[in-house]
Amino acid sequence: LSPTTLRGLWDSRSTTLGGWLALPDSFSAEIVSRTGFDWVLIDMQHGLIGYSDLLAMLQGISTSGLPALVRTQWNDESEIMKALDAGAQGVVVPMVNSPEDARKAVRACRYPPLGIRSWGPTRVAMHHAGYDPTSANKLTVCVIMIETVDAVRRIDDILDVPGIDGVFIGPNDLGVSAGLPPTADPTDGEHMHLIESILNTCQKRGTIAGIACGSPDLARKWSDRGFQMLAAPSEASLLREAAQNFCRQAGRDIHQRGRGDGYT
Ligand code: 3PY
Ligand code: MG
Repeated sequence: LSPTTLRGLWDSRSTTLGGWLALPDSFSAEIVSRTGFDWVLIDMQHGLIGYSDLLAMLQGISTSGLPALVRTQWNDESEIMKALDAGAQGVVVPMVNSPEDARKAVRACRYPPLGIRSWGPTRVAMHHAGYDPTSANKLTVCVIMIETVDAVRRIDDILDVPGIDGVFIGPNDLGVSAGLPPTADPTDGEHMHLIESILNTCQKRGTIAGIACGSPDLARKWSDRGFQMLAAPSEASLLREAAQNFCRQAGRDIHQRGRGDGYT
């Protein structure tokens, strides 16, 4: 089963909605990929996920035909290449703050002459007929995260780097870097202004813009504003919310143990 391509989705739809995976389990990955999402992201940065979990999760997602993205732990070439070899169609690279950072991420995603990716598509080649360096360079997407005030200041220089397919905003880190509370459901004027300014730059340049959405209302709002890549809260957050709602509706007091409202 060849998965749908992210490029195809972005070309054919005004907006797409993705599921976000933080739990190290192939069955929860399979469940989420069989709901209503257009793509799923496996979060190696803040999810509780290791490489063998990643492989099993990619196999779980493959049963649905949805494209999988991996958020790497950091902007690290070896990690990017291993995620792609295992079957991710693209990566979301956190904390890209300079053109040098962006170049590093892009080059790890592409085979020569466009980059430095090393040949060895162990699992991903099975799922895409005729997978070769040229077709892989076309298929694979490199999404960079803009999530600091510094990155917003340098966004034009960063987006001048060829080969960036999308920009994904991390509203939590963006808030923290501006001295504001971390949230994926921002209301503060300065926080919103930073987000809007990233979106406007992407729209001017025709770059896909994405963002983590803390609520369905916010996902609708950002969709109306033109974000093409919306991410839902993690399955861990959704599970927690569903369990709390059940307890509440069954007449239980919710004893808050820890903050536990997740990072997205
Ligand atoms: C952030 O909000 O900082 C993210 O990285 C998305 O969860
Ligand atoms: Mg972040």
